[in-house]
Amino acid sequence: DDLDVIIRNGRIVTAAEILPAGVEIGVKDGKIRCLSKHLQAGPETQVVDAEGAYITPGGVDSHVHIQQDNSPTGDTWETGSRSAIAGGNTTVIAFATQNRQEASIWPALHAYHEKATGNSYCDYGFHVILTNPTESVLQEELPQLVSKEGISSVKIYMTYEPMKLGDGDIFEIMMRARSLGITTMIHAENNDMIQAITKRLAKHNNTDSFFHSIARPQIAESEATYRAISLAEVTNTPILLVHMSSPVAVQHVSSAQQRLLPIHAETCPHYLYLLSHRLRSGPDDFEGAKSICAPPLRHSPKDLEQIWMGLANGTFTVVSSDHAPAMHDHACGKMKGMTTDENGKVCKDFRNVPNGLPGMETRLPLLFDRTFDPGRPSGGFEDDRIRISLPRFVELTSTNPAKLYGLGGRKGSLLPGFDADIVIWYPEDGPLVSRSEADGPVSGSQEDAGKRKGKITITNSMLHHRIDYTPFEGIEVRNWPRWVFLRGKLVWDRGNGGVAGCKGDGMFLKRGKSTLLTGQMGRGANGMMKDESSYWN
Ligand code: DUC
Ligand code: ZN
Ligand code: ZN
Repeated sequence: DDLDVIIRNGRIVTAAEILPAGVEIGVKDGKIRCLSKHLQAGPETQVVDAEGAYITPGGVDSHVHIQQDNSPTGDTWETGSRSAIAGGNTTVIAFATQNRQEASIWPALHAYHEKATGNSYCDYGFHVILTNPTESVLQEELPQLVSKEGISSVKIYMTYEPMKLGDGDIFEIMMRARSLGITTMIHAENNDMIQAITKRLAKHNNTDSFFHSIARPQIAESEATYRAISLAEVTNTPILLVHMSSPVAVQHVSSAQQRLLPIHAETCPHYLYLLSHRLRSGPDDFEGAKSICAPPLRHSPKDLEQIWMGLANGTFTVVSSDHAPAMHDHACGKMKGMTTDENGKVCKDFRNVPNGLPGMETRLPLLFDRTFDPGRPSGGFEDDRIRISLPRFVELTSTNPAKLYGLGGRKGSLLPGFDADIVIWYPEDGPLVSRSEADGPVSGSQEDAGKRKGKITITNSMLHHRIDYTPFEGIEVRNWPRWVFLRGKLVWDRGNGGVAGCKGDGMFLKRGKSTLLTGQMGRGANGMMKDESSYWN
């Protein structure tokens, strides 16, 4: 039986190393069959010449918001997952939000399945957002969520009035998560602090877009992060702090990890690239609203560099996009925050702006831009910005999210037996057409190495979501996925028309329990006696 696909002449990057030149990938029946030199092609084998390019496992974007009820002008499953594959992602994990009025999670789960089924270009899973953790949800539904539905993670909010949970509820969820092997994701910001500052800002008429970032200071994230870690420690359960933006909060994570507590952290490209000055609008526009997200963009370049440091030094476990888009120029999108009254007076109010940024398609190229090949001499960079190794890039964007969310045996690695989810980047001197591809996809499949120039400028017109802007407009990146395979099928062919897959190619993934780091909690370092919790466990 011949191989279906052979990929040769590339450099295979895993989370551990870059494999020697000459190692080829053989694909059969949607799986990686073998990694070996000199694989034999049969008459039906599709042979792909990766000509010196890096080859990485398909991206796993483990935090995306697609077609959520609260976001009428965000992406649909079709447009969101299409933009995922165009950016090198073969798996996304999205959210199904429990309605607070419901005493059950099943209605939400059924509704979100219905939206996704048959509409996704990439494989997908769900996290359930718990907003009403009733006794029956905790005792009866969560066990079935894991064992029957293949959903092994929940997200909880410490902020936002309609969703936030108090410490007591969080405590009980964590106790249950521990016994069921569920990964708990936490949005950590101090709600009361934010509410109080917001009220005072409004009193001073400080409601233009920029003040969204003033309303949510780093200390609000820091305090809630420390509180979440404390709750995880006392209940002895692993957690992941989502979308971390504040160096002071990351410091709490790092300290907890030094005590061997299984505290995971996630950050996102916008907290690595963008600063709060973007939140400023002109007198007559509301451009700043395009950058409103929570937690907000921070003020100083030093903040960005410290988040990069957390990637480089191992503090962060994953980088997700937190794709949470809303149209800008739409009355239900970002412009919801800018209105004109009967007298023609313009009123701008960040409180009415949906929070969140689009970013699924740009996540991998933005991260890849700051990588280096540890096998090459380390010089050659024109500045001293922090960079991450290519294996670390793979770990953060694919291998770790797969393991953390129970997909570790199947996704996130280029190993025999794993799904053949494969990204082939351009050779290091880049694609044929280098500048913005506003005029459509790169023309012709006969790319000519001699003409490569090697930089790509991100513009919204080249992206595949249905959002009317990207916050990363104008940023230059070194590279872009050239080919993407989903379970052995070519779904993205940048040099030859772009999207090659179809909606419906993606399937729902039943996930197992996390296989990433479940350390020893407590053990006296927190001032508790060794067996103290046995009285209430
Ligand atoms: N939380 C998210 O997880 N995404 C977008 C905005 C938010 O507050
Ligand atoms: Zn959040
Ligand atoms: Zn989010």
